[in-house]
Amino acid sequence: MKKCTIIGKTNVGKTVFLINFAEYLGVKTLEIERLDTEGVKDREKINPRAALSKLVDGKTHKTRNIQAVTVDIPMGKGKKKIQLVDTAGLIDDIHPDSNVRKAISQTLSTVRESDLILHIIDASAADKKELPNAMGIVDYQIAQFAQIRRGYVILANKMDLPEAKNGLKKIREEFSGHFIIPISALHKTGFKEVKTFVAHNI
Ligand SMILES: Nc1nc2c(ncn2[C@@H]2O[C@H](COP(=O)(O)OP(=O)(O)OP(=O)(O)O)[C@@H](O)[C@H]2O)c(=O)[nH]1
Ligand SMILES: [Mg+2]
Repeated sequence: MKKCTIIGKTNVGKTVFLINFAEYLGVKTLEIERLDTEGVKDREKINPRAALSKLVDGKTHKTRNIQAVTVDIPMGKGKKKIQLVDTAGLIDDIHPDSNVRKAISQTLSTVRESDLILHIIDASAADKKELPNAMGIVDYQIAQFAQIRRGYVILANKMDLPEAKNGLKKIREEFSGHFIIPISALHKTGFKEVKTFVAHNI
């Protein structure tokens, strides 16, 4: 099964995107498969609303391991199953907590095994400072590096916030060579374009 991995800085909305995009694709009950940094697997069945309150937080580093959901992507008259993978958020510095460091290293090895990369950037934060500082060095480097691979897209998130409009403009200027889809993971906007991108690249 093809693997579509969601990456980005901590707190940009990766987990909200995982849950709401899976629901948008018709998943009624999420079957979340987790793989912790010690290699231990577990499964949880949960509805999207409960998942949002349990797995999403305004604080950084809420997600500390790989969590994946299998979804159907409509393809012509049929459909194809893919694995949508949520990861621990990246940061620019070396984190003092070794669990966070392990989680970040797990994110990077997952990226290597992925067929598609959805790189989420918080467009509302991009408005606050000059790029690349606003998005972080790590995001900046991923975007530079990813130019050489197929199946990479930037999702400019939090477009429901007023400051995101100017942030999106900055992201577009900085990464003029990339495909960029504005979304609101929270309000499920831009999801049709993301679905089309995924269908074309698997
Ligand atoms: N306004 C707005 N807020 C959002 C959106 N997407 C996510 N958020 C909020 O951003 C915060 C972080 O969301 P998460 O989904 O936990 O972010 P994450 O990238 O998974 O974060 P880590 O797991 O900590 O790396 C939460 O308070 C969400 O409600 C969006 O589209 N619009
Ligand atoms: Mg998360």
